Amino acid sequence: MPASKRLRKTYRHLSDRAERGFDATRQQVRRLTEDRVCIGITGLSRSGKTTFVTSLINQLTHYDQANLSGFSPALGGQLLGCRVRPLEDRRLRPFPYSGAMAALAATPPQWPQPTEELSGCLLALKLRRGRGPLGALRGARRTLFVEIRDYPGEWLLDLPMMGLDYAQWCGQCKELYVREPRASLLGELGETLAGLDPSAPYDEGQAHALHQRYLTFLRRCKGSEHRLSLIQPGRFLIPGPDGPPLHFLPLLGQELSSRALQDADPQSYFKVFESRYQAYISEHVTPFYQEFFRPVQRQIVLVDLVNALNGGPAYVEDLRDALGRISDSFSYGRRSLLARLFSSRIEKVVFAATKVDQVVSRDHEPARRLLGSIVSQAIRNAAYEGVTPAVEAIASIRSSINIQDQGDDALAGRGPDGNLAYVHPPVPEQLHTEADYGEFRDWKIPPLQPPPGIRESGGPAIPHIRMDTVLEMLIGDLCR
Ligand SMILES: Nc1nc2c(ncn2[C@@H]2O[C@H](COP(=O)(O)OP(=O)(O)O)[C@@H](O)[C@H]2O)c(=O)[nH]1
Ligand SMILES: [Mg+2]
Repeated sequence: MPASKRLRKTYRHLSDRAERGFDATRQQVRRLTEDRVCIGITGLSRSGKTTFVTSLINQLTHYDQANLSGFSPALGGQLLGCRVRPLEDRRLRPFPYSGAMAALAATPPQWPQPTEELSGCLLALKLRRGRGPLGALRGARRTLFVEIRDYPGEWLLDLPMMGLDYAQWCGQCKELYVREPRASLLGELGETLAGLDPSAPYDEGQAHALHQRYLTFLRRCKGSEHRLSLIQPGRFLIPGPDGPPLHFLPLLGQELSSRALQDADPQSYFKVFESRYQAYISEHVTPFYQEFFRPVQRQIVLVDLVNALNGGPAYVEDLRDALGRISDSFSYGRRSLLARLFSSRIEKVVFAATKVDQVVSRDHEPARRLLGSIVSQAIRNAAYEGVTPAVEAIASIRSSINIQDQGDDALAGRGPDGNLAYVHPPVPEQLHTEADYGEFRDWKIPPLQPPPGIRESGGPAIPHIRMDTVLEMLIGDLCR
């Protein structure tokens, strides 16, 4: 490339970066001067994020036809309207609300298409100022802007990599890969990666072939049969806006911190993988943290607990580990106004077990308590830092109804092949031993389809379980 062209490219790159920096600062200033809050919707793939955001928008835009008795602004009459607007941040795709509603309103109703892109929207809530008849008399109104950001939770699992160098990351992988079910899923590839000489000359053909096998391993970990939560590097399976990263692999053999390796040939496996690992952190992980994650002030972490319980102890342990790492990434606690100009911190976090309409209402409270015990360390950390933590069990779209079947609590709904009804084993009360999982572990969860009667536009609002409680936890205080 000629020097002038290269210079122009560098200049464009720098001015893009500067513009992005200004944009971010402008948005931070707006957040502080306006009545505005930024909420991060976090959850691993298939935890129910898209469905949650769709229901949240639907409930708020149809607040007068929704069942929101647990959301004080709706109950007390402060909420006067809600409009959906695009975000000023053009790097975030508009959240595909109308597409999701079209799917839910189709005949037969379908779940919204899975998406794994960064997306967002801005909700403008029109509120009556002040409570009670005095507020009504004064007739004063204000607008609360609620910024919603939806992103793959898997990317948060990469954030701890910012604090590890390549050799340390390999050490972590080694520890993780000796545990089942990963050890079996990795199979022979584990031995190959352990046998690869870190100082041997790098061979692109061999590395490419091994990377393909590594991707297959990661996909199997994440796939419907195994549903493991901790998938790293996250962008190997869910590439970001900058496309897939350059491939690298964990070397699982000898100790990698030796002096000899630090001085190894730049074209050795160790050095090539090390420099790609560093590029992964600086080009993918750090920008995501700075630009997308840091502005978030309140968090909801969605957890598909029913499915994890159904997978058994190894999966619940993996989920616990992943949620621990995700919540380590939140720098909890409030900060001074000035400090918040440059970075904000999480001030509230709600953990929600999703899709609880798959189990009878009697089991919702055990599900909530189990989630509480799985995230207990994160909750203790949050409370210690002055952050308000909360745990709830919800269904963004209630797709079943409670019925009685020969004296047993049962559920009825619609499956892919028509109506279905089922009785299921009880949700475990505790998870101290394998036996605690009981029959719940062997039960096959019937695939519920969304309920009929959802309209693409107009009310009534989507049926749900405790979306109102979650709304109250997330923004209730800001509406008063
Ligand atoms: N029964 C039930 N299933 C749900 C609910 N929310 C999501 N699901 C199921 O979970 C799947 C994944 O949800 P989605 O919102 O796409 O997850 P995302 O990957 O986190 O965005 C959906 O296709 C549904 O099958 C819910 O409230 N109730
Ligand atoms: Mg999604």
